[in-house]
Amino acid sequence: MLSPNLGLEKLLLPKRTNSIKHSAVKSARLSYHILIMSTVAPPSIIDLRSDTVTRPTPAMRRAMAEAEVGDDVYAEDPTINRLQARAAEIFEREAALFFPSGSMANLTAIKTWTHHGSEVICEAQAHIYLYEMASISAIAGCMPNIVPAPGGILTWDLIAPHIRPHIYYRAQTALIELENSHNMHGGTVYPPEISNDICDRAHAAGLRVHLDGARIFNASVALGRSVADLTRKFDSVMFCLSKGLGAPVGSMLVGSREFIEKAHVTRKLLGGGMRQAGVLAAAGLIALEETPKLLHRDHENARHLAVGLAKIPGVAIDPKKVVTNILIFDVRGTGRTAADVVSELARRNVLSGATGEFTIRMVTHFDVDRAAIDRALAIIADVLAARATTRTAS
Ligand code: TLP
Repeated sequence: MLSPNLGLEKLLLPKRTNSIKHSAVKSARLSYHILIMSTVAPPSIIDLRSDTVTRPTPAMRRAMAEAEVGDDVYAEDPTINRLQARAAEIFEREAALFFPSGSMANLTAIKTWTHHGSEVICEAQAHIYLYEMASISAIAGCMPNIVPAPGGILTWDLIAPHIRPHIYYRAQTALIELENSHNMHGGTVYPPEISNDICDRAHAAGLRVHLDGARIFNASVALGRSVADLTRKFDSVMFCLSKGLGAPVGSMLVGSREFIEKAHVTRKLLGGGMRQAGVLAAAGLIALEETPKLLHRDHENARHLAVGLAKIPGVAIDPKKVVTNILIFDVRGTGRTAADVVSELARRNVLSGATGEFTIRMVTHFDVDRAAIDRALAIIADVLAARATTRTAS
């Protein structure tokens, strides 16, 4: 059986095969170089691997070229300072800190709130547990205490039995981590009353709660609530500029001034002190101001894709459960593995990722419009129908 991790490797970097001469896979790799000159993806490729694949918009590129910069280790980069102030304002928090990646920002929060030998409770498919290189243990020195939850949505009743008693010979729970939207559960979102309740009860129990809000703006659009409103009770929040918001690089950590001051030290410890990174923050500022109001289109496209997929024989997905820009569907009923379908789709210029033996993830974003989604659907239907016909005939 394929491990989910193996599947995600394919998602991130489809395997090169000699038989693919001018394949989408090669072009997709090449496009990383092409994008130095071009702001648009080659039109024939529909890249649904992730919302991380977006190219900076012309406005972002202009802002990057013109950014005022300084040495951020001396806190002298005016563009980074502006981005941090704006993020803090939007989240109605005292302070914010710019990071090169979401993984480093999550790790910084975990390391800041915990100490070696403590435990972090998170959902069993959490990004911090599955896709952050075990940094929670390797660097923060913590034990992940994982709790499976339907749709990835933890509740206090699921969490409470995992909190360690205060006994001197037991490792102590230091932190609870939630993910909103939940990536590997297909972009599901936390009902605010559930996440608020977890925060309230965790605080009453003396525990901190960190939010991996890589896609919190997607959750905000899906729920019709501001990001400040959704995240107010968390002790720290990470969100990504480089996912659906479309910036080329960057994530933010927001919280109290005291927490951010500590996180600043931790970021430097992790090698995350940056210099004239205002060129990156400039694109981040545009992403933060301009993209949230466009995310509803990605959600509509994801739902449209899900509705189309649900009509393909052998494909299992409930379109009603697709509320943001991520969808995960099951191809077991087609008699084929996800890896097989993903490779064939790549040969037909539709890029996606296997997340398990029979599950495929697709993510919509601003570089894929409705027409491209319709083209993708026709190709997927064709690929799956072709094989179904072969099976029936043989
Ligand atoms: N997610 C990536 C892959 O790593 C899976 C993707 O393509 O979705 N939290 C969540 C919920 C994420 O989805 C990701 C990236 C991160 C954290 C890490 O962000 P980066 O890639 O900036 O370190």
